[in-house]
Amino acid sequence: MSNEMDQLRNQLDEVNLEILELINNRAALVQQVGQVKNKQSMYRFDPIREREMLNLITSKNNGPFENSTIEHIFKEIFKAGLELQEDDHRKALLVSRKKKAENTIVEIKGEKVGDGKTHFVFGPCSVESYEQTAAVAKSLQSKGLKLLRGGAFKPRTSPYDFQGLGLEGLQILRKVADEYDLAVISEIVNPAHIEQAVEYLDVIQIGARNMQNFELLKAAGEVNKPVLLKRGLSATISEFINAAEYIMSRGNGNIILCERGIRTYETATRNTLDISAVPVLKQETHLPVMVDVTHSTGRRDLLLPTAKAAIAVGADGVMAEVHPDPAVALSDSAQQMDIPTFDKFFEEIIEVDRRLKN
Ligand SMILES: [Mn+2]
Repeated sequence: MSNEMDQLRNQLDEVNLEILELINNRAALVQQVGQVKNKQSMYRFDPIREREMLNLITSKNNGPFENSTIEHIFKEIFKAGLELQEDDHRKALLVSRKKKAENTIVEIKGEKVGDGKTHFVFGPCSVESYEQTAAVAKSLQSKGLKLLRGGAFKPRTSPYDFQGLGLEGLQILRKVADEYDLAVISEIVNPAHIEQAVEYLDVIQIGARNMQNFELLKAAGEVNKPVLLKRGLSATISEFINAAEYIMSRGNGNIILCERGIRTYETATRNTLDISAVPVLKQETHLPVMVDVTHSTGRRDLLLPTAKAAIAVGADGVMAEVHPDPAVALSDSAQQMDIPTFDKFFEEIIEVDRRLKN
């Protein structure tokens, strides 16, 4: 009895190995078909051909498997073959670690974002006037900081909210940045504005609400200017990475990713800071990753703890909003830091940074 069982099992093993060999023979043929299709730029998946193959197979099926079972098994084999034909497109995005193992370093006015040190971006939510922007710039300069942010085009939730100074805002930013030896980061919302904006900006920001504005992403990919791409309000990490791919696929690989919180059911904070997105993005891509603590929390009292978390988790930079008089700010007045708060925040965060990165 046990001898009979052994024999049957041996036969099964042999059949398994035969099936294995046949499946791999089939895969090799499928790869050849894929190459021919590539040359003729044909679509890889041909449903009519697949149906013909299934019909032929089931017409010769003598059981004991039902036709539906046979179809199911063969469809899985077909699917695996089709995946073999895909030339690793999804698996090796230009922004992926698989494509490039070493970190991308985005250089902005001597700041090498992605070099392993922590870089800081501060500035008002919106540029409101020369004086307001200059007051923040002066504070940055006194701290030896180089990266000034400020919104000129503000895509606001309500069309009746302050929409920004537009071109005039960019001009103020450029003037202030030159006077205080800073680099300027500002959001552009319209693909048609990109060309003009590069005259004023050192970094083009693509905001959360525009993360999947594909025409804007493509336009930003066609200029020779670093891009700071924020994660969309409800974007998955995969969608975020693909948005960056839109930029890089057009030739511009100088991209900084910025986690700025996502929408969840939680209401204690303005958004939910997805802190684990930082190491995920660092693993999946070679791009530097920043954390915007202002928009993710919407709370001044959480800026410091979340900035600490960002550094601890491996972020390349921290972004926060600073306004000389937040109470009268035209946007985000609840969470911008005034200058004395900023002084204290910065003092503490560089101390934490020193401890963590020593
Ligand atoms: Mn803001």
